[in-house]
Amino acid sequence: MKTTPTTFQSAFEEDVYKGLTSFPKYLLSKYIYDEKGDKLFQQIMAMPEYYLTNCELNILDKHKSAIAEIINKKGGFDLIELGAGDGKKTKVLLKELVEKEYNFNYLPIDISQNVLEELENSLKNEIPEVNVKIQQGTYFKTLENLADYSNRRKVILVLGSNIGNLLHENAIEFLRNIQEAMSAEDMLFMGFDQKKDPQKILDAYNDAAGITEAFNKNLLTRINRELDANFNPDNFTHWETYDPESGTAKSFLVSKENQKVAINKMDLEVSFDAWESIHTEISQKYDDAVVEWLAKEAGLEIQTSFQDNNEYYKNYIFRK
Ligand code: AVI
Repeated sequence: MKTTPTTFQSAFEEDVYKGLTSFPKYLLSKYIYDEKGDKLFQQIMAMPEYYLTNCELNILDKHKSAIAEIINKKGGFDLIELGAGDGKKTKVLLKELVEKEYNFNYLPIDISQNVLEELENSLKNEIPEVNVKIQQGTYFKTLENLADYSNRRKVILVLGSNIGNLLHENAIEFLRNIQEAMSAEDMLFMGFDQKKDPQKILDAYNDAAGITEAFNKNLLTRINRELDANFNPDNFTHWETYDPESGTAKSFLVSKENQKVAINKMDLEVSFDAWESIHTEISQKYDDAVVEWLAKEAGLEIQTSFQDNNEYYKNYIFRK
């Protein structure tokens, strides 16, 4: 029998070990996002089934003037975006803020330096009036050190329903970290995908072209590459469920057969029974009651909210 390694070379190694030796098996969705995973996520955001992006664009476009006025009510501010990505949606708001000649700086934060540099360059061409200061880092580190690079009133932006990839207890912790970094005059503007027709949700996470399947299976190819493993992604099926009661969409990779996979870097062999699952991601869907509860648990209050034309998605403004 193999014993648990006492030292792991990286957090990735340790998390993969824990997930694949647990019952039931799981892998953490944050590891989907390597270079290939980032590209696949860009493709997901452009798919017809993935309604979230267009809904949030619709909200920002339709309500940009009202949103800009609310966030500027107390004067100059730093607009701090956690997980800025390509900034496509944020640019709608940035243009409005520039047009209104408001006094603000834009501080996009992302885990990927590459993505940030592309965003900075595109802003130079598209909205040169914006004063941008990019910052590479994780959400957690950034929130801890926020005071180091922003000494003005803060408007914190978290778009894309990224909070939905966290279990409620972790979402509360994330919101509480933000709340602790906020002063009384600061604001949080955050997107939450809403409960809706279950079929619409299932389609968004199980597209006909198989892009979400490739995105999910990127976990296996990443383990193959980085941990010298021999997963055959074709031996797994991408499976999505949605529970309309809890509002939780769950992604799985299901083993199509009895199989053994070697993860050589850890000297680990993982056995799969036929139809055994690996849980890979949750994408939580919300309603007002749940968002209010999360906010209250984190010491935040909802000031107002905006929704898209289809009522699929909402952006909330929170105060402390
Ligand atoms: C980043 N996150 C909010 C996406 C979501 O909707 O849960 C990730 C994703 N997973 C599958 N498709 C998109």
